[in-house]
Amino acid sequence: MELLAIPTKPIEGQKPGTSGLRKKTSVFMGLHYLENFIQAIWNAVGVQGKTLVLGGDGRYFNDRAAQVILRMAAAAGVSKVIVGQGALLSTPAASHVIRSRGANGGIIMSASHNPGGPDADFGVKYNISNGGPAPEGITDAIFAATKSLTEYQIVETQDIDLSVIGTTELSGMQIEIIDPVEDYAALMETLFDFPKIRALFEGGFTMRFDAMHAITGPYATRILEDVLGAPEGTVLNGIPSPDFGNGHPDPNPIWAKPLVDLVMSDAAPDFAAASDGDGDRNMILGKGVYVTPSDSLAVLASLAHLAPGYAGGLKGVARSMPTSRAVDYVAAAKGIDCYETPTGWKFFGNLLDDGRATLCGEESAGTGSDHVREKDGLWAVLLWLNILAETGKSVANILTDHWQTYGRNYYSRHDYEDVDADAANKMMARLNAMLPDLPGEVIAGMTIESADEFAYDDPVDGSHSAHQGTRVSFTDGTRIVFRLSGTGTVGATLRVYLEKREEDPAKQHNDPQDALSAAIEAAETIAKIKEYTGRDGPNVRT
Ligand code: VG1
Ligand code: CO
Repeated sequence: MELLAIPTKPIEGQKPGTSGLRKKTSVFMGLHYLENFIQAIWNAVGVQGKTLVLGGDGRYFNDRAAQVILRMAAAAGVSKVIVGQGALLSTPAASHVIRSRGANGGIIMSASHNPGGPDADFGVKYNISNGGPAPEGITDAIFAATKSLTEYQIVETQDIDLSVIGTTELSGMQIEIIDPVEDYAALMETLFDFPKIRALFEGGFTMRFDAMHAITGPYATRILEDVLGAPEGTVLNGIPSPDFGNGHPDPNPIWAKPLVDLVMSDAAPDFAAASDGDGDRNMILGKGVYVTPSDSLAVLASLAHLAPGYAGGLKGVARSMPTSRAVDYVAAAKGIDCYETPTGWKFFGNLLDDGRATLCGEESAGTGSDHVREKDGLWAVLLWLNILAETGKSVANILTDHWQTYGRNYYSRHDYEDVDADAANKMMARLNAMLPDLPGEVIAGMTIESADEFAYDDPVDGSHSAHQGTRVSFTDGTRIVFRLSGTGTVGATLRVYLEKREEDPAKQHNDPQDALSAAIEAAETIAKIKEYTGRDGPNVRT
């Protein structure tokens, strides 16, 4: 075994985005690329003598990347790496393992909901000792380190066999290979009333969980079918594959359409859910209903106390700025704080650590709590199951009751994917320059109340994050947010977030797009989306 120092040069464009560094797989597989980024992480955070956790969502190149990272960890003097068997760990499970085993940090190999394969996407994310994504101070330091690289260090050796649980060693570094599901499943059992959920299934309650050929397959099969007694076949697409069955592992009505079609059909189960590539997102469905992620967060905030892990109530809640304000009404009714943060789970970490928030959520199908420091797809599904078991109500009834009590926030996100980056930047620049003049203007019959670019001051560490999305609010409670994605790998993705408040439960629209028609028109008038992007409309509406 030999320690090699390979001369290298700084590489441009390795700036971590909303959630780690995401690039085309071919870029990560390119000469020195993965190695450079890993060395930059080591240089920025210092890993000598530390314990790290390593795992990924099983996408193409996951296995090869794990071997490179292990050899580089050994070269950097890491004392121990805890690896999920087969180099697999869902994002929430990795977060839990970092926390429960007192590791100093971890590397998650995933591009989340982005497709996988040689022509698709790969990603690397560094998490810190609280189990959460590195905050901006650290991602900035990693980015700076990519610009001053002169060499990377790696041990030359055979591959480690990661298929067998146990302990091994690499050039003086200890490697512990663990069951990726066990610790996580045990944690879930401490939070939820498993006997009650088991009784629900025994009573004939039906469910489908679509793992979308991604990492939650083994987790869902073990917990739902083996432990909670749901019949075999409850979990669909439960075997992870490197290209996710040639699909997008994104749990929304577009990419998980077969599941949505099922719940809208006569064969609908009582409850259905799906999760994404790395297992941190969730989609919730009932017979004939799709629960928007923003509504799901509000419902969970209102009823979480029905699960044993949250019986003492919530300390506070937090949502990302573009997420609908449905949860704000629950927080106000309960008299707890509600925080508004920029997009990306890294901004929740301090609020959770400081005991200010118990539950957090994003409109992009992410919900989680202080049990880990990542959003957690299966956790959200289990909390819903616990609530359904406790109340005996259907998903549809829970939703209508919620709207009766708190009013309803119609919500939709329109995505314009892979648009020309230059055009998207110009569109945003024009919009942002106009903001001071917008208040008072009447557009699509609505009066603009305020317009600004969102900036966030972290109440715990005082850090400031600017340019976190442009928001335009109207006097009738309508709100439009414009934002460019930080997770795409080609061109730019424009996200337009649309929200309309309806207090009157009698005024219900079946299609949220109808309820939002004035907001949709106003978004176009204000931002000239068609003119800049050359698109007639969004290619994804969630
Ligand atoms: C998107 C979502 C954001 C989420 C991020 C990572 O970011 O909008 O809410 O935190 O993906 O999700 P962006 O910058 O493309 O809008 V994922 O499931 O890493 O797990
Ligand atoms: Co994800």
